[in-house]
Amino acid sequence: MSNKKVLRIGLIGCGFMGRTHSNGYNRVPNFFPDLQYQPVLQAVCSRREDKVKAFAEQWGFASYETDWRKLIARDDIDAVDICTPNHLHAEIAIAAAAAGKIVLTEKPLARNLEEAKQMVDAVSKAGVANTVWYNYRRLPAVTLAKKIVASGKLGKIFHYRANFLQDWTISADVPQGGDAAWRMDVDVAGSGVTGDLLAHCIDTAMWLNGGITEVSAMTETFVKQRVHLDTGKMQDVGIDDACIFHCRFSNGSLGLFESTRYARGHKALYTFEINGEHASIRWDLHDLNRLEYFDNAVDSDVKGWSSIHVTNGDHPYMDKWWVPGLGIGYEHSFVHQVADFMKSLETGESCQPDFKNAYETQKVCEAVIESAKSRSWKDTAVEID
Ligand code: SOE
Repeated sequence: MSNKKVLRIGLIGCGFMGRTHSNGYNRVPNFFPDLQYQPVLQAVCSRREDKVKAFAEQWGFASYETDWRKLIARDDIDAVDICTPNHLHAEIAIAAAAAGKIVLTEKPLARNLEEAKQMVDAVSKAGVANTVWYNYRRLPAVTLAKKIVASGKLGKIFHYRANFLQDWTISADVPQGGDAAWRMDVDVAGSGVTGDLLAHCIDTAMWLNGGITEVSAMTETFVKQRVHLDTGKMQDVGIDDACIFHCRFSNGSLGLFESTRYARGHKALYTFEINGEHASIRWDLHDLNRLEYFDNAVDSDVKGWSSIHVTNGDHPYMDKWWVPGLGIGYEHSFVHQVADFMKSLETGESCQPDFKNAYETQKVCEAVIESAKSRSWKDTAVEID
């Protein structure tokens, strides 16, 4: 018999993120056998019974609910994991924290800063463990970038540059609203690419390079009206289809960020590059096991960008997987997030980014939207430890 402590998960929402999280919970016991805590898929919740029942069977949940309030009220649930569209994050998280549950939330933390603040207050008042799934931090090459920057090898940092490019909303026939297109509906999503894609870039950037002090942004909504699936009518589009901003970090470096769903040819091109006094690094989600590194101290005849295949046993997380040279994928970032969360319950340390930390990302997102609206610079004064 196992002497593991169990963490009984109640997952709400069974879309794309419901699947990535469920896969993470299922993989962890096999690949992280030393953890004291083991997740147990106790219940999953979604409004449509046929859908949630099939999901529960497919992913191995012991039971299901069709009302999230019922799930939260159950005393056989220790942790509530929120994978719903953004407009429900705050309401569910606040109710879950008040019921004494551990709370995990998909990114972005909330639709806006006001909701995010209420969520931070709720978990802090309840004293419950909490985290936000900014999963890209936990890809081995990105974690290695963090180690390299923290080691000081780059020296003084001058530039941080990031892109997150997609092309799936170019057609004016793409609708807004409903279950299928909630990311296009500002009332549900809160914002467009800023909260959906740039939030990832901002989270990684502040983790790697520290806080952002001021931003200046421009946004565009290329298709002004789309059919709304809830009403069947053409309605104004309130989200930002594209957003470009530049900023200053508290370490004095300059940042440049671009995100769009109108970059024909790009499905999920997330890249970042950091230029320091002694060295630069760059990373590309399309080649996620690789980190490129330029070290100016190398002899000039062999100096150039080197390509680190981040698959060795001494690379972050890689001792848990296969053998050197064999890569892992997108889904593993979620497995790592589950493992790190389980570990945090063991150590009592907060699993970053927790709500408080993700609030800082929300602050930058809000400042970006405000800056674009007012066509002016906005102070963010975000300080990340
Ligand atoms: C949107 O297409 C999306 O799925 C985001 O919602 C995710 O957060 C991002 O990781 C990939 O793109």
